[in-house]
Amino acid sequence: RAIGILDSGVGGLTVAREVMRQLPRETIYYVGDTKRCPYGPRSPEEVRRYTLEIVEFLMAHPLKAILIACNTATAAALQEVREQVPIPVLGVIDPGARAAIKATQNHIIGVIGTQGTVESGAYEKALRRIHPRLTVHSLACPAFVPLVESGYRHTPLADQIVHDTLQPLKKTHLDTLILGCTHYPLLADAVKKAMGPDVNIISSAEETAAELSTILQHKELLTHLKVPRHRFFTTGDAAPFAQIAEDWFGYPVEVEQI
Ligand code: DGN
Repeated sequence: RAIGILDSGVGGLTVAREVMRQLPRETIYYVGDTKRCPYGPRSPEEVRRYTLEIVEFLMAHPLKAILIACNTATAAALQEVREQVPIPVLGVIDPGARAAIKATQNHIIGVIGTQGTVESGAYEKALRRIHPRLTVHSLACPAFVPLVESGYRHTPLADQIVHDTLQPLKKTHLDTLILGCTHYPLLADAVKKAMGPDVNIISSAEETAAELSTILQHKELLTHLKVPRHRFFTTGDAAPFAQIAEDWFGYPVEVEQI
């Protein structure tokens, strides 16, 4: 059985790559809802509905766990998805919060994400649940997801937009910045350049894959002796999706349109 991974587009590939690295025998079925991307500016109800639709599509395949590799969808729908499916469901927000708390020294943490994620306050809640006396500065970066989806991430324009957007965070003395959107690791170089070498940049991918690994081991669901055959589905155009996926994974992938 496979691991179902979903996102509004290519962002969740950052989590998929980490799952492949930490759990190389597991098969991944990935859905990117490119046609309805971005989720960031949509209402929580709408994001919840879309997420449940994708989960229904995924559940028609043999799965052993679902990973909501989108912060916006995690904030809006993690609980509902958990109530609806009989297999383990993981989001990316709690793992991201945990990784940031491990990294911070001065307890001033920044969070960047979509409008939906920032307005939900989900990271503040997750961080404060673990550590009550943190200072958290959140910033919505609505330009970033379209930049990644359009394939412009390696351009000087991307560097400029990232640099300008992040300026308000530079005065906050944060020592740790959470990439609270799974698209943002694709812009990590530009973010690092903008924030300077002393800021820890946290992506939830590593910690989420580690949590998935623990759950699979605990439930004795780890796959043995298999060469996985991953499948990638998009609701949008297959070619640009495949292009970004190949660039990120470093090998060709086949993308199916749904
Ligand atoms: N990748 C999604 C996230 O982590 O929030 C968001 C993408 C979007 O649709 N704006």
